[in-house]
Amino acid sequence: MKRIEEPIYITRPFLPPIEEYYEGIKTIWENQYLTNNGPIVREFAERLKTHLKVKNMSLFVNGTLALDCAIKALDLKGEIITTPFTFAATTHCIANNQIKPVFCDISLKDYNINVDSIESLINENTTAIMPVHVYGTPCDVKGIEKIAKKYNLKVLYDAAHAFGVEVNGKPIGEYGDMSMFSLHSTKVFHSIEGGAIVCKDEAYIKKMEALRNFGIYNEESIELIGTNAKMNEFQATMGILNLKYVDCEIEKRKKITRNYRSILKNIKGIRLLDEIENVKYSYSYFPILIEKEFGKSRDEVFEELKKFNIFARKYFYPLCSDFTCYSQNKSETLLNAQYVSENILTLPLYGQLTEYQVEYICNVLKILIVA
Ligand code: T4K
Repeated sequence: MKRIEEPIYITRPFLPPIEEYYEGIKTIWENQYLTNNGPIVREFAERLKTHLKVKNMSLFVNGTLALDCAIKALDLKGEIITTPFTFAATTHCIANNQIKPVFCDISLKDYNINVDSIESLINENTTAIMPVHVYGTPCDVKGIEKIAKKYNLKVLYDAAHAFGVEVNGKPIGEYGDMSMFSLHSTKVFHSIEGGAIVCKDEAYIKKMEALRNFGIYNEESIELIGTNAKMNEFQATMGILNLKYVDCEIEKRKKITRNYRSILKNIKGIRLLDEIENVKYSYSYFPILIEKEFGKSRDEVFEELKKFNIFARKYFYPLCSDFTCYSQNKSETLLNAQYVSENILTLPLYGQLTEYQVEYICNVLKILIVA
């Protein structure tokens, strides 16, 4: 099969017409306000709240610091139950707050934290559950809510992948005490870098806004050990512009996902995640599980794809519980997580990906896996 000339990456950021960005940043020159909760950041927060149908929001320079400040705002301590099948940021935020991450196995039906395995990990030191809506697939939010209520635990969702996702017509950000959406360039919707915290309780927003600005409440009152995690006006300009285009970007990704599904669904050796009814997806990632008993292993396919100029990713391998910096944790009991992490491959998915490129990727996969 002939190799495509242009490399195909896991993603490409959406960029608005450059003239619109020039026009947008003129306001920054006029205002001479570049950062520190400027007028464009405030406008962006208002628009984003409307778009996501949420009441309370605080914007951050990136998702990682947003998550870090959320842990502080919720005053979490001791141990947090979380998933090992996620990006490093989730676990690092816990550990950076001198809290022990306690890894819970995942479910094979959605690759999210397995609700049935949570209770046995709860002890007197547990203060919260921090699940991740991996690839934007919603966790069992009702099941998690039930356990949290029973044991009086906080729930902080890492919703980095779940921008715009809804369950039964309800925005995903309405579940749990707080949720963090990453607005990084590799995401469905971005502000170059960025993070948005949403929460039910308005009181947390005041705390979050102080935490992102060195803990300053006013010029003479510094009540919290905060940091510098403020979004700037250039980021917010990009965010406001991209908001105009995000529905169109999601629609394109939906078509691409359908295309992938219809071509790959009957290939022995490739397992796809079932879509859940009553979920409005935003098509952040397209994971496939490679069942090596039918042919090649995930690692072989991953390497072979590169020869065809296709750069898939092993999101998420290794498991966070296997990172050398968390070597005190053992993954032996995390059987589903281990299996998924060793066999998962995320395929390129972004609005600009053409039908021809999708077919090319699928044809290469067929050759590699069936052959
Ligand atoms: N929680 C979860 C569950 C997360 O997945 C993440 C981040 C976070 C928390 C933390 O949120 P942030 O602090 O990032 O807001 C990427 C992203 O940097 C990271 O945001 C994301 N998750 C993670 C899953 O993926 P890498 O190291 O894989 O990215 P990189 O630089 O290899 O980029 C991937 C490909 O994208 C490149 O091969 C080419 C393309 N690309 C990338 C960028 C940045 C472009 O074409 N243009 C670009 O500007 O981490």
